[in-house]
Amino acid sequence: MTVNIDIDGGIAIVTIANPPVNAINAAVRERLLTLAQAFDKDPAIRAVILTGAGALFVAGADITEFDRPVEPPFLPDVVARIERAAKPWVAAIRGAALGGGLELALGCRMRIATGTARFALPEVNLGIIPGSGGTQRLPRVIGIAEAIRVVAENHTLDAAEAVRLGLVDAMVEEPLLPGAIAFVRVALDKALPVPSLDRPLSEPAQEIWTEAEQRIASHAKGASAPLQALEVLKCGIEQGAAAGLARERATFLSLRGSEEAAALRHLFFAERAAMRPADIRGTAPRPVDTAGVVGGGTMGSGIAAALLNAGLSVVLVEQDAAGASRARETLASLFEASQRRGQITGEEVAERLGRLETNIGYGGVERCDVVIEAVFEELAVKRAVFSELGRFCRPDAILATNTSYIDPRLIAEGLPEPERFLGLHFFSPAHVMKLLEIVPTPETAPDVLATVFEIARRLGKIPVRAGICDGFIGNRILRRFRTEAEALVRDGVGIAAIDAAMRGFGFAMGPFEMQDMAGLDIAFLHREAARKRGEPVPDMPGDLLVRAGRKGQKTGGGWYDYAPGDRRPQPSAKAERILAPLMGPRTDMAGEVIVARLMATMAQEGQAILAEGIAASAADIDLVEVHGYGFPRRRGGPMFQLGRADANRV
Ligand code: 3H9
Repeated sequence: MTVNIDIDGGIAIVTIANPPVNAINAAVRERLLTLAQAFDKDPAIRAVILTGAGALFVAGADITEFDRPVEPPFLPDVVARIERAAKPWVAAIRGAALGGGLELALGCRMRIATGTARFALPEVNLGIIPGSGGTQRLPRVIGIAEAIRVVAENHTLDAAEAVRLGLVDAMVEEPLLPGAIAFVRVALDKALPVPSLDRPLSEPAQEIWTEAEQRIASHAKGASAPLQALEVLKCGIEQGAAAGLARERATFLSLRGSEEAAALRHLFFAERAAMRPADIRGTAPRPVDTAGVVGGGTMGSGIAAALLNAGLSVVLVEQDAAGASRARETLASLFEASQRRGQITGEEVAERLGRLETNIGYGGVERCDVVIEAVFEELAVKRAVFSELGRFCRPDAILATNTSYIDPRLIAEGLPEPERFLGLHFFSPAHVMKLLEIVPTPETAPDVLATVFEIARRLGKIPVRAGICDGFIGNRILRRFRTEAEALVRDGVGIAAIDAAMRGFGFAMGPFEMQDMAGLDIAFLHREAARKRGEPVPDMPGDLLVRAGRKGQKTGGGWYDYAPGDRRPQPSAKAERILAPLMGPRTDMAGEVIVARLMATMAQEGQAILAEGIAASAADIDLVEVHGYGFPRRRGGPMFQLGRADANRV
């Protein structure tokens, strides 16, 4: 049964029990509606308490239903029925009341909560807006300014904030139900609050809308739901609740069927599946308290910051005193920057730095449960590190390389206990970027794998398992993507036109702007090394630029020119002259054709990666692109795009 009922002295207790998160599906809606009707007719029932089983109230509508047509009874009707019930419903909330869960609670006459309660309408994250009256009831309960933050800007209210704003009528201690029953008995002797939808709301100053619109647009990254949520809020204030509800429903239904919402749902489920790969479910991770990081450069410091942020102790190994103090300074300035942004306090900065030990040489690594190597990307250098780690670390310590290209099996050659070794490919800046490619070798033990997935969870990363090949998943697709972008240049398509098309699609930067920012020289050196090994790597446009000294922003020019101190790319006649021998006659290509060609290339490489077993699923490839390479979230990823393109062709 997804909804349970108990009766306590004339009070019905309705518990939504639909594990794991009490999501509202058709069966729950049906049952709630039937119960509201039945209780109204039952003279023995005086009031109803609505609660959720387990640690949370209700996480919202069941998202798995959203790929199918809507099925009655509809949640807005259920909420309205509860709101108009003759017997008052009171929501008793612990933990999360999200989306449709909060909307159900808003339909109740009163809400009581424990200190663990939190309230949000995260629908915009799924490319939709609240669809069961949340846009109309919430502003009438907490006021328009706060409602804008919750409905359109994904702000979560904690229990204290909810009490202050009048969303929660009273706080109760655990155990929740006895407290709720006692509260309801007292409340029934007094006048009940007005239903949420009937509460008066005065029109706010016009600036509130214009300011909110600017704020939301600047954060939306092209997503349409947040601004539409604002429009619906505004409609309900200016034209009244009935018009607002009608507008809300129409907008919800149209967004629910949109490609953007499908893309965001795809990522929602992919992100959750990525945390728990089927083959290591049930394998216990090893305990991890102390982590070692070898190398305190940009990557090593970023990894150390991520570990310290997650509460681990860190031993950072550097070669000399200058390196060690530079690493400590880098970490101190990273944490101080977080403090300036108001994310952590001064005490937290000190506490994090207190968990950091910077050492010259390998002293201290014997205490580490895991050690991550982040030194120069050269096989001999990395092998030397692991030979030292093999000597100094405990035999059960997990050893990981942060290589982006080198075959981890070569790095591990000769390492004692190779089953504790694997690749952990972080992305720069490692304390910010969510992606973590996990690259086991054939020897890696299952509990080692389970442990690094657990570390990823603690670090707030999205872990994606990758097989061994040149560039793993992400850099392999990146190389194909760049090669195809350069092929477009050879076909005579303008550099700026290609970048503009990709920005229009939703990337923060086009491929050439991105290369200029990151520097063209690393990929060039990579190609040169392959040429030296005798591999047939043709001359690329990027090679001509690097040979002419144009390595990107750091040299004042690459694909574009840059004025001193200015990062804005300016079209470069000089670059065009250098590239002329490789460029075809200038041609105009529509933005969508450029995008389609680059998408097809990424997806093609993705399919090869899947066929070779380098990625476990198409969704994993999408996660790599979205969390490591700036692929626009609202587009779902290259494999999602391929699925859509195929579906449209049928
Ligand atoms: C909505 O409400 C629309 C309405 O306005 C209008 C309707 C008309 N549905 O995240 P976890 C699954 S839209 C179905 O790992 P945690 C999830 O896939 C909804 N399934 O746990 C996973 O499955 P599996 C608005 C859901 O403890 C399992 O539950 N609400 C839903 O880290 C555990 O999830 C939201 O957007 C769902 N709504 O975090 C809230 N939610 O085990 C979305 C979760 O097979 N949910 N699952 O991998 C969350 O934010 C988090 O899941 C939550 C728990 C904070 C609740």
